[in-house]
Amino acid sequence: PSGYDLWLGYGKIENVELLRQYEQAATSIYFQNNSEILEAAQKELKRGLGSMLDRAVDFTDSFSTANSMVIAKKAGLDKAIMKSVAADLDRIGKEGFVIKSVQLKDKDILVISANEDIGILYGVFRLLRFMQGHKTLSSISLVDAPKIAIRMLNHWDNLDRTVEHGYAGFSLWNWQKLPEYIDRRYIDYARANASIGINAVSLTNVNANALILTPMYLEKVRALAEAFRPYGIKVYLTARFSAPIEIGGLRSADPLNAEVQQWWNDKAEEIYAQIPDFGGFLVKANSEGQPGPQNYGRNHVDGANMMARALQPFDGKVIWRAFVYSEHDADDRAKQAYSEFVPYDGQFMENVLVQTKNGAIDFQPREPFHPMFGAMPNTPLMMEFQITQEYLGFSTHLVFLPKLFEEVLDADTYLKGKGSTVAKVIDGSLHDKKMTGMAGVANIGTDLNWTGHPFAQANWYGFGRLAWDPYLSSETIADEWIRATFSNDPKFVGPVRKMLLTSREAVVNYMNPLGLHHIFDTGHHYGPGPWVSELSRPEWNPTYYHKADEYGIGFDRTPTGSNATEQYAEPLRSMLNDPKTCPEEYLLWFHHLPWDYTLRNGHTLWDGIALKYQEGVDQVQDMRTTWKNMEPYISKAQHEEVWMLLEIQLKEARWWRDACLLYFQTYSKKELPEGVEKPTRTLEYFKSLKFLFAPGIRPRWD
Ligand code: BDP
Repeated sequence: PSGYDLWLGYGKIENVELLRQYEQAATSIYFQNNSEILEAAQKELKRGLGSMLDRAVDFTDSFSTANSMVIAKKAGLDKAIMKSVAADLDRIGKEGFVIKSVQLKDKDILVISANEDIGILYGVFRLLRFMQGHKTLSSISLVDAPKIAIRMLNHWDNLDRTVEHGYAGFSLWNWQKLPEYIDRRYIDYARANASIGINAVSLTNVNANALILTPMYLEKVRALAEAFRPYGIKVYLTARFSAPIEIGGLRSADPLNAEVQQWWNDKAEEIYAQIPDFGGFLVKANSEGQPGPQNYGRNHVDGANMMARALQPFDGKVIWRAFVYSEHDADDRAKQAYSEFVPYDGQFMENVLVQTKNGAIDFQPREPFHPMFGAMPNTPLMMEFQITQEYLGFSTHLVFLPKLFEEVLDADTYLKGKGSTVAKVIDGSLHDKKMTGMAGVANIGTDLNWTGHPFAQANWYGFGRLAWDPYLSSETIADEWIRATFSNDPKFVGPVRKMLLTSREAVVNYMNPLGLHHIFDTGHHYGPGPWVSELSRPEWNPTYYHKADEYGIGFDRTPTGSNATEQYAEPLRSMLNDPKTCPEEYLLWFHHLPWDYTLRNGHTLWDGIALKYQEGVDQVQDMRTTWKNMEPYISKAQHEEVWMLLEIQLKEARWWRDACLLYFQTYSKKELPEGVEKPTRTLEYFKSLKFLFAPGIRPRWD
């Protein structure tokens, strides 16, 4: 197996009893199929069942009591069946589904029903996954609906097919061959997304190129939209704010200029003529050099609302990113997005969502949740997670991100008292919002296995599951994914699940323990660079974030420092302000503490940091041991592939430990504690490493 099948490999069922049960359910399948979405659902069921049962599966389009399985929308259900599912159908909305074993004339019939076609598609995928988990069908009863409306992948794909921070080959979108040539990958990509409920994709990099909005490209976008439509997926594009100048021949992109407004109105009309269900625009404005309304003395509201007005007649959305920070107000980058956006609460048009990264800095291995979550009750805030591992060892490190996502979603903002979790902000329940969304920056490319690391598929999978239901546990997700992807053997599932669940803490330990952050080498973020201090903008330098000196280490964000903690609600704020109550995993995020500060386990801070780095390396060693023992359960090729990657991960974990400890030691002037391996190279050696061609970013020659 190459990994191309993702979690949709539908392995043959070997267990005789289970096989008999599934066979029974598949003897006569009534499938009401009269749309392209239902067609896709039927094809998937045929494929999935066919492969698991190892025989051709057929359908009937006439209902009879002889049916073993009935798949139909509410409107097409037999009265007797309808009775048993009516109450469920009433509470699952447009996208939900019911899967239920219903007794009819002393016979069990497996029913999949929904209010709309898309619910049937999601239901079919769920049933197949249920079977992939080798679960018993008797008395099955699954009623489920997504808790978030826009469940989206953000591709950072450039038109030349390079992918910003993409570590899995080139962009899937073959612009040269589109619109005529529909690569099989587009369909398999859409299937994978639909199987986990993803219903929106933004095709292009947030560092946008205006050309995507020209007729030549829109025709290609249309072809992709058509390929994705049967899977319930809407296409979005990134809109470069200066597009009216670059491709429209105007002299300005001022959002208050009538000609500029007209240009966007016309552009929207042109797009919708081609793609009637076009999702809308994703916009990065006045951030890291991207143009925006501030170039004209206007603000985010002016910019977002101008585009929102253009899209509104077509029910399109503007997803406006809040990832902003400026060099002119650099006392603490962590505070800037909140300061810039919160005052605009309530001023954005109804079809605008503000997309906010999970943390206030930038996709670090661990960050406290972004204080904007919950702080804009009158604005739909959309979550932005990063699935691609920009700061987590690229796709060579095995890191199970649902653990990170879960930690953020479960975090308590306390904004409406205890239990005001980020998940409740995102799913709209805290402030009664209908328009809700979660985006993940994709880790997908042309690699045979889509994501570079076979285990990085779990991050795509897990993101989708959490966008559907932000209350799912990472443990459940790991379990589902392992069973669907590899094996149901308990001797495999147990240890591998444990390995996944500890992998995230391992990477935090060997890269950024105790709240350290942004100490990565410049630009590409490959490997450690805590010594980097001479970049033109202060807040680009790792030294700005760790602030190591003779006295100690860490960023003081309490009232004696930048006072960023002020952006969090009580009692959280006071808890963070005191190093004694601040969770230790965020200690150096919020505090600058002396090297001999005593940690809760009795170690000094210096020893504690060193031991954490070592623990991270040890955890990777343990992952290798676990994996070694898994050899009997999967193919040799599958085993070998992950084994080689773990070798790289171990080497790089040591690199992180040694480079960071040697560097911080120049300030702490203390010996490494017992139990920490001696570095094998000098600090000078680590500093001399340069990676001009690190993947994911265009080479920098300066
Ligand atoms: C940073 C990346 C940069 C992205 C930016 C963003 O290094 O490539 O363009 O985030 O999210 O993490 O806009």
